[in-house]
Amino acid sequence: MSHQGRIILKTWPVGLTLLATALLLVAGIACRSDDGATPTPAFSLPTALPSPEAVPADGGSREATAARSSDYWTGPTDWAPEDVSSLERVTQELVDPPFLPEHEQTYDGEPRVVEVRMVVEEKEIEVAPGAFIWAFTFNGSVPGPIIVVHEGDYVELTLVNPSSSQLLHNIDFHASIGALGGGSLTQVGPGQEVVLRFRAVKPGVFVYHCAPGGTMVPWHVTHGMNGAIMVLPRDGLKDPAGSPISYDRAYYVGAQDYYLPRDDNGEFKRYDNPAASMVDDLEAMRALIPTHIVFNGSTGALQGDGQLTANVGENVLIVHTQADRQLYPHLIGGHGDYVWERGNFSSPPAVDLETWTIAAGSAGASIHAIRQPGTYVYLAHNLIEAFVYDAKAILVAEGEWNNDLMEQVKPPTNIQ
Ligand SMILES: [Cu+2]
Repeated sequence: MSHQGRIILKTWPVGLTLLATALLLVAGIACRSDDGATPTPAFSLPTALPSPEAVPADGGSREATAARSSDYWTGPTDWAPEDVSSLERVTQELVDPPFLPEHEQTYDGEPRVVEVRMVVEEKEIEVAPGAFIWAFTFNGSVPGPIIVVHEGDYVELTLVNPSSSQLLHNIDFHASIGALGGGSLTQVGPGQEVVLRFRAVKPGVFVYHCAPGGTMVPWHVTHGMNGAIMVLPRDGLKDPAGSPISYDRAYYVGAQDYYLPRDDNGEFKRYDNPAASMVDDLEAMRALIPTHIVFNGSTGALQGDGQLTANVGENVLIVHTQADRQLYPHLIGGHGDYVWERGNFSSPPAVDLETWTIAAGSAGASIHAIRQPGTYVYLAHNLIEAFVYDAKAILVAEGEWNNDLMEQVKPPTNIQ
């Protein structure tokens, strides 16, 4: 299935201005890739959703979550160091959003060292017709690819900043502990690479993003330099009663806000190279009003050829990230049957939500039981963001219509 907004690759500009170079050095700005392989999610899937009786009446309320969270925490409270040299090493092939790399939903073996490779790519993309930005990307996509591991695994990232880059980049994993999320250990200038290993001790979905320091942090993040990692509990996802939940397919949606400078005529400006827009961008960002809010990099990326698909009877997991501002997802025509609003899998999910929140700088996860065929819209339910800005995705499900759940008893006719 094809997806992703069309991304325009530009060759590296030969003539950098001295001013831009100086700005980069002073600001300590830090961040290519081959467009990804064909992503084919392969899951082995056990059961459907548990019966409604298995869900307590208080569902996933905040109080219930607080009261029961200790019952659901099955992992160790502290992590004994492993002899990393003796652990199995696996290479995870990252794929382009909205897909997830091949993974198991549960894993009961020894911790593994999961090797991933990300190559920075500074590339000009068209975020909406006629609106261009030099995106700063991990592996060429906005958002960056999602990594999937299990609780207790080690993530070993090789971060490559090719010499064709103009800027300094790094990575801050919200899933990690220490050194500014790894940010202070991963600063790589053009032509450098670095290897960082951290242990994924917190189950959940988390954002990662570039964080080169100061105003360069929001500048890089609002140029697309953010992504996600999913740390699955070793025994898989659970409903509020502790029963296993599995998913039949999974998608990864990254909301992105852009702040594009305009010229005197109100037209979006276009720049010659990645650093050239910095001064104008910082001014445009100051008003806190995005010029674009989109899902997966550009308008329409998850619509038309990029739309999400499912079948009636399946459970669809959606991992949703927003690295810079809050957002309120809603599935038109369905519900969040299970929602980890803050992405923390060690807490029971909320159940049967109509709309929920993705906090700024966080990832959330939701499972949707698809019970009717047709078109669903997964959107930001600030409807201005959804329909004026285009912060939305289309999910099309196939299967048999259930008249018991909904039936058009009488089609529109003239009033009798
Ligand atoms: Cu960066």
